[in-house]
Amino acid sequence: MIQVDRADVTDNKVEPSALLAIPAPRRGSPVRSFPPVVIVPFPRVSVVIPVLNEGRNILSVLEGIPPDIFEVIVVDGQSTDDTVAIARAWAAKHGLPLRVVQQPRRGKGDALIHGFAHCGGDVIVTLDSDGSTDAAEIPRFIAALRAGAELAKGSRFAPGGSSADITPLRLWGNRVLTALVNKLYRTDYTDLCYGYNAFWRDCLEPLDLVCDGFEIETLLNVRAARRALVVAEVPSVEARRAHGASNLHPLRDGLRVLRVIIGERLKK
Ligand SMILES: Nc1nc2c(ncn2[C@@H]2O[C@H](COP(=O)(O)OP(=O)(O)OP(=O)(O)O)[C@@H](O)[C@H]2O)c(=O)[nH]1
Ligand SMILES: [Mg+2]
Repeated sequence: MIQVDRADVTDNKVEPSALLAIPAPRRGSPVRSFPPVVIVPFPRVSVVIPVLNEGRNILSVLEGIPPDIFEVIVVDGQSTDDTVAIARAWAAKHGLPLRVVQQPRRGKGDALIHGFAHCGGDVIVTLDSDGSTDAAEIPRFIAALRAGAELAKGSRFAPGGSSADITPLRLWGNRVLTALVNKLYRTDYTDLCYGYNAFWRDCLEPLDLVCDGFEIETLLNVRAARRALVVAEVPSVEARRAHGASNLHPLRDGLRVLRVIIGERLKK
C-alpha cells in the first residue's frame, strides 16, 4: 500500500516520477484478472454524496467543493426535510453541476452504489453530507490516484489524519475490525469504516459492490485487497457532525461489518 504524505499532495500536481513508485501487489495477493486502469492526466471527478435529512448540513459540504469538479451526484434516501431543495437551490445559484437521484431502497450502501451507477467521470469520490468530511481535501485524493493508486482510501488514523467525530466505542470497534482485516487480508490499513474514499470508475466492475448499509466502506476495502488493487491511504481530518445525530448503530452495524469481513474471506 502507498502511504501518501500530506505535504506531497497539497495540490493536484504529481511528478511523473511518482508513477514509477507504484509497488507490485503484495505477495500472496490474488492474480488480477482485469485490465489495469489507464491513468488519465486530468481526470473528470464525480462526487457522490448520500443524504438523509441533512438540510442543516448539506450547504457546508457543497461550499467546500473545488470549482473544477465534473459533477456532484446527491443520492437522497427519501429525506423528509428540505435537504434536496437546499442542495438544488445552492447548485443553481453557484453553477455547480449537481444532480439529485433517489435511491431505490434504504441504507448508505444502497445509496452510494446507486449513485456510482449515475457517474460519468473518470474518478468517483465519496463524501458524507453531515459536515464531517471536508471537500477541500478532494485534490489530495485525486493526487494519490494520479500517482498510481486505484483506490485512495481516506484514513483518520494515518499520520496527519484525525477525528473529532468518532466515539470511544466506535474507535475501539474500528481498531479491532481494522486489525482483523489486516490479519485476514494481509493489508496494512489504518482505518476501515470511513466514508471519504476515491477510486477510478473502471474499478467499479472488479469491485462489484453489492450491500445496503454502513458496511459499504468495509466491502470496498476488502474487495480492493482481494482484487489486489493498488491502495493508497490519504490522511483525512474528520470534523464533528455539524447538526443532528448519526444514523449508525454501533452494535447492529458492527455486526454487519464483521459479516462482510468473514463472508468475503470465506469466498473462493
Ligand atoms: N441516501 C442515504 N444516505 C444515508 C443513509 N444513511 C446515512 N446516510 C448518509 O450517510 C452519511 C453518513 O451517515 P451518518 O449518519 O453521518 O453516519 P456516521 O456515523 O457518520 O457513519 P459513517 O460516516 O459512515 O461512519 C451521512 O451523510 C448520511 O446523511 C441512507 O439510508 N440513505
Ligand atoms: Mg457522520
